[in-house]
Amino acid sequence: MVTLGDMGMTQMMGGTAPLGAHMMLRAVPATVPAGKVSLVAENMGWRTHELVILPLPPGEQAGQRVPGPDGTVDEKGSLGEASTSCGAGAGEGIRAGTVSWTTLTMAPGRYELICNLPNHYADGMYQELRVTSS
Ligand SMILES: [Cu+2]
Repeated sequence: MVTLGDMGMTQMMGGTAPLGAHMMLRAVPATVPAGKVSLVAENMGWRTHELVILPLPPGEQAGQRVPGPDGTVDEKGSLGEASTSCGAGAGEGIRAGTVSWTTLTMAPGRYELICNLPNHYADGMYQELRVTSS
C-alpha cells in the first residue's frame, strides 16, 4: 500500500505545485519479496498525484535524482506506473481521494517509488522500496 499526500491548504486544480510544498509518499511495507508485487496507491492529499516505479542504481539513494527544467525527473528504466483515478496502470493522474494500482513482476533489488508530477519529486514524493529474494 502506498499513501500519497500533501499539505496543501486549498484544493488545487490538477497536480501542479510550487516548490517547497509539503508532500509525502509512504510505502508500507517498504520491503517485499520478489515476484508478483501489487502496488496500490491511495491519494490522501488534495492534489493529483501518481506512482512511478523506477530502479535505484547501486550507490544511489532515493531522493537524489535531479529534476529537469519542467520539474520532473527522467523515467528511464521505469517498471511501470499507477496513475489513473480508480483504475489500474497509466493515466491522467490519481485525483484526490481516489486509488490506482498496478501489478508488476519484480526482481530482487532496490527500487524508488516516486510521484513525477511537476515539482512533486523535489517536494519529497519518493521512497525506496526493497525487493528481497523469496
Ligand atoms: Cu505528487
